[in-house]
Amino acid sequence: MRRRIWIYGAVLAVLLASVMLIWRLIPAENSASARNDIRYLIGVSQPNLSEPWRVAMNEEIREEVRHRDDVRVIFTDAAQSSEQQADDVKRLLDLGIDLLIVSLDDPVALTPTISDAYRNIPVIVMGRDVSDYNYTLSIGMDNEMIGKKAGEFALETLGSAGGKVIEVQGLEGSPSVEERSRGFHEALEKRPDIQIVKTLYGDWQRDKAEDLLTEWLERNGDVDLIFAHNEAMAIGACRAVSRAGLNNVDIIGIDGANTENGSVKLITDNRMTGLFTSPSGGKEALNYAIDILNKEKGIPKKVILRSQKITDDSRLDTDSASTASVGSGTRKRDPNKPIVMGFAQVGAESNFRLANTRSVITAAKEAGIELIIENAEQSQKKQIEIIRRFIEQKVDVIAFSPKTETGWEEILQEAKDAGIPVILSDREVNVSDDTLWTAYIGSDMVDEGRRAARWMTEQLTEKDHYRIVELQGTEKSAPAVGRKKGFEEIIRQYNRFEIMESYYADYTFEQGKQKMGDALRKYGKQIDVVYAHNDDMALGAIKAIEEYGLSPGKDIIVISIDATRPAFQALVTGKLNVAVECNPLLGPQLMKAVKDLMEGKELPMKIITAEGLFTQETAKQELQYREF
Ligand code: GZL
Repeated sequence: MRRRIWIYGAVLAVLLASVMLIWRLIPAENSASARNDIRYLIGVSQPNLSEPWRVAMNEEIREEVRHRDDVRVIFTDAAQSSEQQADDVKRLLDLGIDLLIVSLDDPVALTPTISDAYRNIPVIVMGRDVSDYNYTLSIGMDNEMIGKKAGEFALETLGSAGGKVIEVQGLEGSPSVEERSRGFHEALEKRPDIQIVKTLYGDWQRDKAEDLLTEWLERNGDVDLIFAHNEAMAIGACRAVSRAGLNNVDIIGIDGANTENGSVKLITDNRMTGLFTSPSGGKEALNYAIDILNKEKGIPKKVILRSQKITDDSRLDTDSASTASVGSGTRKRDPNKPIVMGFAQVGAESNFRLANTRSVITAAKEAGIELIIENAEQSQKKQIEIIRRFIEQKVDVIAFSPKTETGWEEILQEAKDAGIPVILSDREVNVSDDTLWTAYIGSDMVDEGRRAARWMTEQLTEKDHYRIVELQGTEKSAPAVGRKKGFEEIIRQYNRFEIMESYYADYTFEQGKQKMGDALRKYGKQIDVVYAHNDDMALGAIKAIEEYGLSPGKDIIVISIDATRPAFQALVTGKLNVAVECNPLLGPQLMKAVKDLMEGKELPMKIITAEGLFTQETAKQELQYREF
């Protein structure tokens, strides 16, 4: 009997111990009881943790949560299975999370799951966009830009001697690999004397990269430069080059951890030439998540993070003032005084612009920001003079909508030297040093062109040849360049669309009418479609088509971008066929960014607004809600 009691006692003790062990192993963040003492429960779904940047993302999120006692996070890892990740998301929803952060490897497979989640809670998508608009916010990198920067750095490094290059890619077929490689190849195309002699697939792994390179070097002798798509493979390249006894091979990587064994140390030891950071977005994701759950205004649709170049001589810069120009500037300001912002508006050329100006003024007032706004009347010279005046007035921050993409280096350098950060509103610039501006807040113009073209290719299918007249905005302005690029990218996939002629009409009604009149006199009834880069030019074209005796929207299909109220009225009357939205209401996002900046937060490189597409079928219903 005594023996039996002893056995029962032992079994009970073991059972109790295992229950306590399991409870301890389930961190508070996963346990249901966590719900009682926290304000927000956030789920983080990773497709895998085999890629270093995803591990870094989770660590950044944990680090942010450590500073808060009202948030708990539950992490899941799908171990490279899309089915498992879809199941993980459903399980997180069942646990009652308030917001989902989901990092994607296979956007197409996960789109239905994310759309379902988005119907119930806010969703932040990381890395790769889902193939529709059903999410709250997307945070990612511009992988093609990073690849292009690495390519340009490779050209600079090899110099006039040129040379042989090996590219070590990550997982073959992964979207970020294809984008980084596309950018790298685009940069190298300029120099036929620089050849990519071999592409290896290191699957993001250090050892695989080292083994493949060792084998290649043994068989083929030396190479001049190796470009590796992530830090682990760049370290593998350093080890392979060292094993081969080669000491004059340049190695460029992406990612870069400032750790004892990380690539930043290899740069200091002169074993690696340089690297481009690729922030994981974990810190931004958690902070935006809190803003979304707190129902803050000015939440963007998409955020693109900045990649910075680190080389031995610039490494010190990453710790010094030079990155401050990408952050809150180096001028000290009295936090008790209102922020003073100078805004150099490009003009008053269109309904979009008037709405944009109203939005900036209203939002500044609501944010308690002292705004000095001046109109450059579509003159770059005037815009530069206005910005120079802001610098002399020692404002805290400058924002402007650049008339054209180029011609800004000098004035932006003056602002940087004065320690005043510059935010691009609505339009981008094209300058060699992108640390001359802190952030861009506006639309994705290339995507607007794609959406206009996709609508057209889906709707116009009867004929085997459609002739298009294009009305661009201001020559060399970012919207004109982007909308043309995006539109042409789509129509070149079909052989039935032809742009017969493209005119510049400066975004105005008058020039739109005049240029369309020229086109009608030249081509008459040959014209099937007019693609106008904004509503004002489209409305001018409609007037010209009517005066020519044809019916706009029927005889000639009219496509426009902006989607202002006058465009909606033209949709309702059937004279306009489609309007792709370009959101001018940037004021709230601009003021939120400025306040974050003045609090010392680093801003994302690009903050992209949410936008739709409207047709004759949806116009009447939507018109009542239009704010601009
Ligand atoms: C686009 C904006 C363009 C609008 C035009 O973001 O810069 O300029 O499409 C405006 O209406 O004139």
